[in-house]
Amino acid sequence: MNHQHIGKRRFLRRALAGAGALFLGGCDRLNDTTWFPKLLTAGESLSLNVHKALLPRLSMAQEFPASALSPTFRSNGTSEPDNEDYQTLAENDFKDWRLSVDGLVQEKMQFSLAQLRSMPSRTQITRHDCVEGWSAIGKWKGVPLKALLEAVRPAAGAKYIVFHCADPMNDDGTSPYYESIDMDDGVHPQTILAYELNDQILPMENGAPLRLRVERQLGYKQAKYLMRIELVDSLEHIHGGKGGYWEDHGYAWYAGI
Ligand SMILES: Nc1nc2c(c(=O)[nH]1)N[C@H]1C(S)=C(S)[C@@H](COP(=O)(O)O)O[C@H]1N2
Ligand SMILES: [Mo]
Repeated sequence: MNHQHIGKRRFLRRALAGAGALFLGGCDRLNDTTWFPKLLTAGESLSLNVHKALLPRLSMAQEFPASALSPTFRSNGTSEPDNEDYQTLAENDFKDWRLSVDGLVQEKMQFSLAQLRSMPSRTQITRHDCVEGWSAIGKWKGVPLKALLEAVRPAAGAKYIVFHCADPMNDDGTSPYYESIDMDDGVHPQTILAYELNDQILPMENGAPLRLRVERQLGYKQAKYLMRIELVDSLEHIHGGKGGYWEDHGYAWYAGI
């Protein structure tokens, strides 16, 4: 048996133990992340379907008290988008920035930052895990994605939510960062579009003016510098076709932790 199989078996055993604890009514075990291998490689992680069967999709990511906040929340990946349009918007405090929500929706909409801030918000203190081997606990405030979905009303056939970002990943200004999640994660209560970090306006280095928080998944799913949200029935025709910038470079699309 190769190493990968051993990893999978151990993972399955632990996941089942966690699910068992849930049935007994105690979430402690599931939320105690020490039992869980922190960074799953693509080979070790189970398929989305197996994960779905084991862990109720409505399970919540662990939330922390304010005393657990990291002293600083570092930046990773892009810290300042190399994009003239974005820089112009930033110079004017994003007053002219609009989030477009389109694709397979019954009503395409655009939201200003002021509009998003006036909607009911959610605040959550969660731990961010980057596959590069660092974690940080931060306090995020934002609008639940579910509220935006209810506003635009997904059309029949909408299966994925794609997040288009302002930052190009190539030196020549092409290949913007992007990410995607499915509808289950889209309506999850902890899936928010955050405009504040640690009670401050979201800093540019952490994704101003708006970034995704999809708390049960790894760091690279947490798309920063959101410009456009697109509902689609397939990820095949978007950029590299794998549902995200890092996914197009070999990372797992389902980055559940
Ligand atoms: N648009 C965009 N989103 C992004 C990235 C990026 O480079 N560009 N990096 C990702 C990765 S790998 C991580 S770990 C987190 C880092 O978020 P932070 O800068 O707030 O720490 O953002 C994710 N979202
Ligand atoms: Mo990351």
